[in-house]
Amino acid sequence: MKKLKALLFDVDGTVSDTERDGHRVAFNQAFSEAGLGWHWSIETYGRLLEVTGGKERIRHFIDTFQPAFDLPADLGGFIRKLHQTKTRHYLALLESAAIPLRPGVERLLKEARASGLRLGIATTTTPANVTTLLTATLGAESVSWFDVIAAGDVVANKKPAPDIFRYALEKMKLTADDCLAFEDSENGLQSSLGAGLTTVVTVNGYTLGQDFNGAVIVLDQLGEPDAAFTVLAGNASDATYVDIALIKRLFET
Ligand code: XBP
Ligand code: MG
Repeated sequence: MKKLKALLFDVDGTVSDTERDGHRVAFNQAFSEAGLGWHWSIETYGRLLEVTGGKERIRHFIDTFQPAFDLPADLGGFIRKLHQTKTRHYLALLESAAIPLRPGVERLLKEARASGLRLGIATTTTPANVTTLLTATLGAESVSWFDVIAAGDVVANKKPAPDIFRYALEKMKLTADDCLAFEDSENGLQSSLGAGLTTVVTVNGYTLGQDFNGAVIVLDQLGEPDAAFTVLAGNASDATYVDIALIKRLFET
């Protein structure tokens, strides 16, 4: 029998709107520092998001958008180094507190803890990006709120593969019947559904319009008591923001 014990959160696009004004900016700073003359516009980046993982995204960009690029002998090493530079710039952006949490996230994390639900993270991004985002927005102590921060290269296959959610469940010694996931993208939803998880989707500018078939509900945001969400698919009955009562109701349907 299903009993809710934990909430699993994606990070990029779900906990915080990090892609357009965070990751994208940091990639461009790294390209510029390496003297590459590449620039990912807001629109181009939207297309590149089809591929999850920063290193994988750079490789995909070279393959599809840079046919004339003189490939270095050690392409993997070149990408890893470029990505390390990107991570350095991204962490600096986070440390300058430039990227806030999305509406309702802080409130919901606190309500979940107060009601005895465990918390976990399942993300494609680099582990330091997660701990630095949490520290910059919620304080250093918030890192310990999460029983597992499953991130980046700990699994062989990134989202849309289910590996990272399965990894998080395994580390928490829980099954999909114990947890509810939060995602923002089609790739992320495929990953959580592949792991068998009931999933709430909160869309953002890049993911609005993607296919969220299979999500238990699709919202524009988690909402706050004084700032209602908009329901894009599914049924929130009379709720106007996501709280533990709504989560439990959705989980049990
Ligand atoms: C997030 C990503 C990540 C970030 C960049 O996907 O795709 O690649 O854009 O992070 P999701 P890194 O939200 O589905 O987990 O550069 O550290 O890989
Ligand atoms: Mg995401």
